[in-house]
Amino acid sequence: MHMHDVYASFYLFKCLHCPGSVAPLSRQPMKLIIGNKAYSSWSLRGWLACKQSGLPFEEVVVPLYDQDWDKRRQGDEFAPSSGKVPILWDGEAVVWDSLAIVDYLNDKTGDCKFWPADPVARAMARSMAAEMHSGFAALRRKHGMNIRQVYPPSTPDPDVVVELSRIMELWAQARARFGGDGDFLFGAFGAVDIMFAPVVTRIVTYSLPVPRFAQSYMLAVLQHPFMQDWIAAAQEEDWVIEQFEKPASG
Ligand SMILES: N[C@@H](CCC(=O)N[C@@H](CS)C(=O)NCC(=O)O)C(=O)O
Repeated sequence: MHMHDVYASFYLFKCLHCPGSVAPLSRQPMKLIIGNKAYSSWSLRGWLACKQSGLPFEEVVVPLYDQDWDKRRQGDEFAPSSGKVPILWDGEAVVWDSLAIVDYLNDKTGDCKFWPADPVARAMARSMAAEMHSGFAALRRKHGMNIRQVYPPSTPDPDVVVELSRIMELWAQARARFGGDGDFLFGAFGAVDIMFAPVVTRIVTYSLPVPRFAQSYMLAVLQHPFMQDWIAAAQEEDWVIEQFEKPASG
């Protein structure tokens, strides 16, 4: 065996599900910096993406908004994102922003674990992920993620009702057109489920009203092993951020 073959087998990662794919594997495992598992919805997305990649990664959880937060977020590791989490470090590459992390890991793992293969399904999946990333501001602002709480039902604000109904429309269309035999929006668990996972937990936390089909989908998300791990870790966390411990904020 030649020297370059040794290096090739060391550096290259073959995805078992995509035999043709080869992605570079760094010497060091990737490092994902995230915030509180109880509250940080963007961190949940970045973390689910890392789990879904199947690649090894080191996880560093930092408490958001504690007394050292301002100093910590000015550190070198936070510089690329200007002090926001999640941030993924992979050797010299750094990726911040949850959707960019999904796409980076998709590229690194041979384009087969995140997005549906069918171009029509993929077009819808990409649009849904982008709409989640840039939209639903009222739901996100008024019903912050809080994995540890379940509040009694209350009437959501009209802007939240409009956003929820749009989300239900998207979920219903994805399930009907592309769900097939799978439990998730496009059949198998993927990027769009990752992007909507914190919406699922918000609906549970604030007992928001959703139709029956959505409850089945939400159950599948909540029972996914990655979600079970995250929820268990959130329950174990000692950190409490008082401003996020309110039933709903207008
Ligand atoms: N668009 C970013 C949002 C990242 C973000 O806003 N993260 C929040 C935590 S969920 C954060 O780091 N907040 C801390 C701060 O702004 O000081 C993404 O998709 O990752």
